[in-house]
Amino acid sequence: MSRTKAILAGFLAGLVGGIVMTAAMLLLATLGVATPLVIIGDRLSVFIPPGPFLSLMGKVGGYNHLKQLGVGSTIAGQLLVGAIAGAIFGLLARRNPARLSAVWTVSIFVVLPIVVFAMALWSVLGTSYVGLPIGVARLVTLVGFVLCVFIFERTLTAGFRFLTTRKIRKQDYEFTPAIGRRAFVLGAIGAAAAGGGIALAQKLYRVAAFSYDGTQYKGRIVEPITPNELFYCVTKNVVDPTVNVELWHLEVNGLVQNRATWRFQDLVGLPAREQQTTLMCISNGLDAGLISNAIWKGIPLGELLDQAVLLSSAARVRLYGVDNYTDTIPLEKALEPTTLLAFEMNGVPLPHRHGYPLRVIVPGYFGEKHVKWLTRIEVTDANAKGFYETQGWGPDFITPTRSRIDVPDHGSQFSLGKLDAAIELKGIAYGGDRGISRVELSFDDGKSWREAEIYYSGGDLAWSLWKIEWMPDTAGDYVVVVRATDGEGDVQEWEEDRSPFSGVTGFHKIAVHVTA
Ligand SMILES: Nc1nc2c(c(=O)[nH]1)N[C@H]1C(S)=C(S)[C@@H](COP(=O)(O)O)O[C@H]1N2
Ligand SMILES: [Mo]
Repeated sequence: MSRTKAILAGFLAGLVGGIVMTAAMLLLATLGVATPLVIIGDRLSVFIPPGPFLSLMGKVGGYNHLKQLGVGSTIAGQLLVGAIAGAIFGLLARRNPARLSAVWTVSIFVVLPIVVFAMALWSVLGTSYVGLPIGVARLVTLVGFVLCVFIFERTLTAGFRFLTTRKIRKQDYEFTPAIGRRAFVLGAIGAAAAGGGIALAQKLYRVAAFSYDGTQYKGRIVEPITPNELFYCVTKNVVDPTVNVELWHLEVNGLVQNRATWRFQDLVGLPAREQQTTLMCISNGLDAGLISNAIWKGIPLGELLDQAVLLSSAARVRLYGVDNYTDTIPLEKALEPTTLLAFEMNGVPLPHRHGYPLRVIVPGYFGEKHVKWLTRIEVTDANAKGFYETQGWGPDFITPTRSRIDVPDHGSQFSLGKLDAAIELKGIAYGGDRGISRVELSFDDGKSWREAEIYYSGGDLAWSLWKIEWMPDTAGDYVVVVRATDGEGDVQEWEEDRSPFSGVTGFHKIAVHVTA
């Protein structure tokens, strides 16, 4: 058989192997097993600093598209690598048919990838979308991967043999002169596997986070307590975990005397507290709605840390979700009685997308720190970092004071002649864990200020809602601005020196057009 034919046969067998392997990964994904399709992206994304990350996100049209691009290019890359590996294999096998022996092919196509995979992705192997503890999840991910590369190896070698030999007689391989018909058969098998893979991908797409990731809560609908279905939502995942609480447990380890493992039913038996706390994402724009308020019920994190007995070198706490998301908080913050392990949100168990069965609530810190689907609490020294911290967000995750005008809309038009009452303006003000003491509005772009009425206060850890009536004297284009003062008396301000990756500061302004 000619060189070209050997390369082509290997290429096709490798491509079909890649397709079958990818379909197997998609099948595993539907069972909640982590596969390279998503964890390669998780592993790589921590190397992208926030600047390029944001500009990349902007270029592809948002986080959802970035995730789709990540999975899509992983699949494409996998198929390409499979096909190229197949072509090289074809070439080598033609020269030396001994290379068709299972010892050789298993070493190259199974053992080698496993070693590389385990080393390169070690830190993200402990991911499970059904909530398996990290150690078990790591094993399951590895076994799943072994299965997938084994399927690749079997398909490649069987496919290549099928294309290139008439009959396997002892050690002597005869290459058929015409492989066209067999190529068609193998191609059909590849197409069938691709069809199955696409069906699985569609199934996953339907349960994926694309439909709700980035949900905002703002405008006329804003109430004191955000209903769970409307609560803003951000996730790094393509498909979020759906934790099976029977499989799940919570580990407490690291710099402690007594490591512990908690079952869910034991946790909820501990003394719990209920508190209203507002969450806001670090990337929430001045006019945006990545902010919401709920009543959380949970156990103070400090309770578990006390039981574990901290070692003197303890300085931070690293929190792990089952999706391998991590973040850290300073130990002092972890020990505050309002830092909670929450299992209820507005009186019902945490919804899956908000972290069922357990999430962390860290009042006054950006949403990033409120780790969802919590499965491990690791007490660390001062140097530990989490997912977005490694990317380069921060260094400060303490929320500055912010406020927003929800009513009327930016660009609204009013006619003085038709106004029979004052215009009502409404909005929110949020002072981290410092509360809100005052809200002011300016109708002349910040030259003068009038005090608004705080008609709802959620306490120190939550937002306040404000309103004010405004009767414009004359027609004109107005720039309306809001500013809040926190419970410590500090007026909201624009911090010029603040890193753009520590969350924006400044004022929400809207334009209002008043005609005669
Ligand atoms: N396990 C896990 N926790 C997570 C995230 C995540 O992707 N995985 N996203 C974080 C981010 S960026 C934010 S802003 C908040 C959002 O919480 P919510 O979706 O319940 O509003 O969760 C944080 N906790
Ligand atoms: Mo976020």
